[in-house]
Amino acid sequence: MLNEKVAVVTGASRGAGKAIATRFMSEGAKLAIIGSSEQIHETGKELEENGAEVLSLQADVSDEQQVEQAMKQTIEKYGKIDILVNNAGIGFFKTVEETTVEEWDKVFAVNTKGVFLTTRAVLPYMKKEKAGTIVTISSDVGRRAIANGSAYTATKYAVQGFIGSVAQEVKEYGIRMGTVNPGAIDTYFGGSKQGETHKEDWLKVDDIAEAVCYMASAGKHMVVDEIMLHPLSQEYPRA
Ligand code: NJP
Repeated sequence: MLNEKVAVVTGASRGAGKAIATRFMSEGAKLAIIGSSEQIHETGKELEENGAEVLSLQADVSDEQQVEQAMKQTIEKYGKIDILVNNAGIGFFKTVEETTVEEWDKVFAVNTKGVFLTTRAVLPYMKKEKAGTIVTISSDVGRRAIANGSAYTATKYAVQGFIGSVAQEVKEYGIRMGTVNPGAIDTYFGGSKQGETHKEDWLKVDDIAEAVCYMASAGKHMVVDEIMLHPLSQEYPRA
């Protein structure tokens, strides 16, 4: 259970982030949800109608000021942050020669700089409490490269390195960090729609929420470093 825990979930307007926020609500957590579009307020309203205590924050995770402001507002409302879920992410899949500099910069800004900014912003509050859990939704392609996705793959490899390094820096403050590395999930990712028939066998958003919840509610004496999960039907090389 996450009773009385304060959880910040980025990218919670829809997709996996919304499912994580919903699951946290049912576990008794108080929520601050972040998204870059106005949709975050609709999602916040929906959660509230279902009984959640929720602060909806429209902020771009790649913008330093907006991230700092969002965490400050969370502290003003709740007084602490126990859990951060770095879920916001974007992706596109094309050859390296087709990839523009603007696309490269954008995907790095959201997927990598965003994780840096949100993590950096919550650490002072977690250090004060001498406790905290940071779960980052990376990807299976953060552990194994795929063709026609070099920019996205590079962001997720960078995320793995960042989390691995910071985890060792903050361990002495009782702060634990892990990554959830999923294969294909049925969401709105890459401009797609949730529920499309070709995604029938893919991971469901609730599968991701379950993994995140396990990490966040694990006993204080342990850290779940990494969970990798795939649809059974997905082909991928195994180590
Ligand atoms: O994607 P989608 P997922 N600042 O598009 C938000 C990883 N993953 O749920 O900004 C703040 O349904 C956006 O909200 P809004 C993936 O890399 C996925 O699949 O309001 N928020 C929305 O809520 C990502 O890290 C697959 O439009 C920003 C959310 O992010 C995570 O799973 C496979 C933002 C995206 O929802 C969740 O993505 C895999 C910004 N700048 C890893 N930009 C997969 N789906 O197959 C976007 O291996 N958002």
